[in-house]
Amino acid sequence: MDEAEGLAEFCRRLPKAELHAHLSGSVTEATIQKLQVKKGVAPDHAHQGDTSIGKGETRQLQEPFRIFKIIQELSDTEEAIFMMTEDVISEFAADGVRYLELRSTPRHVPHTGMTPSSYVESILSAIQTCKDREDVVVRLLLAIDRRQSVETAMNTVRLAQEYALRSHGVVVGIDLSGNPAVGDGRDFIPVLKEAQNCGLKLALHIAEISQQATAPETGALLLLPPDRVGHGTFIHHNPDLAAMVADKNIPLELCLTSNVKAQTVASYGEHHFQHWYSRKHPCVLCTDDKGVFCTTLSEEYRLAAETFGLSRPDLWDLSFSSIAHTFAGEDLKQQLRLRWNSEKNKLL
Ligand code: 6MZ
Repeated sequence: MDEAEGLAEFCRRLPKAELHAHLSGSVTEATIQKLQVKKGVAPDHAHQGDTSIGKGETRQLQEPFRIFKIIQELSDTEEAIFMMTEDVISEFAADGVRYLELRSTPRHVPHTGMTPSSYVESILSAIQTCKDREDVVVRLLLAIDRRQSVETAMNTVRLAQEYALRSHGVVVGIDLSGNPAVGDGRDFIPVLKEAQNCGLKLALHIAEISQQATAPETGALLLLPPDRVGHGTFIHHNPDLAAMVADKNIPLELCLTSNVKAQTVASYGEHHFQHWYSRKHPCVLCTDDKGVFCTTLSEEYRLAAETFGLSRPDLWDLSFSSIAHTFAGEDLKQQLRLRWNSEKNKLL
């Protein structure tokens, strides 16, 4: 095995925590074909370019949003949601992910009878089914899409509150995501405050595109403050915002391949990981949409090592420190630390 293969193998074997994974964006081509068969659409190998962005390709950020819509249209029943959740969990587990926080936007599809509640229940039952089979602990965040009304967002928070109890803590928080060029994040602040008041954690997409470095919503959302920030790509372009994130020590969920392929970051070497990591700010490597962007979490670790010169102990520390930024309770965090440490001697 040469050095490059050795590093890739190390990254696969490294126990990892994935904290930023959108369910629909995480489905791979194999699952999309199964969804097509279920819907009675002939599997179409030729459409591959339509549902994923391959190696070396980049597209404008609007393109992934077109792809999410295709995947969401293919997954419009409880059965489909269950199946894709099972597949996504198994794939993360096979890649060495030992703690996974999935996030997904509950949907109402009148023509199939799927409701936001049955959507969430389908995901939860797939998580339950995988519990004994797969070597990974899974938690769920319910997502608010920026396109949605404040009323729908409030219903999502109520659903999260209800299912946090009913799932005995599998539902842990709320994500704010969706096309960053759409809407004003400030509209959701009362809803997000309500989520905080009922004990839900907040992981918010903030400053994903350059216009948001100066948009009033960015400072307003940071003031909440969120428990984690998704992407935060342009935060360090604005010293006041960067100071808020640094002073509050808000962990960042960083997705190298996603940002480069969606062209919000020009190249791996220019990724804001470098800015924050070099300042010892809490950073967590994540995939975002592993299916759409054709990546894995071990590939993200490998890329970080290759691009920023991280050693194997650095990668270990990065993965181990991500446990602190999960939305798991203290007992589970402690179990995860033991789990990670049990693998350490074999790896380093
Ligand atoms: C913002 C994103 C995203 O909810 O159907 N989503 N939002 N930025 C991104 N960067 C590329 N990637 C995914 O998964 C798909 C949904 O996740 C959000 C979008 O709202 C998308 O519709 P679910 O499981």
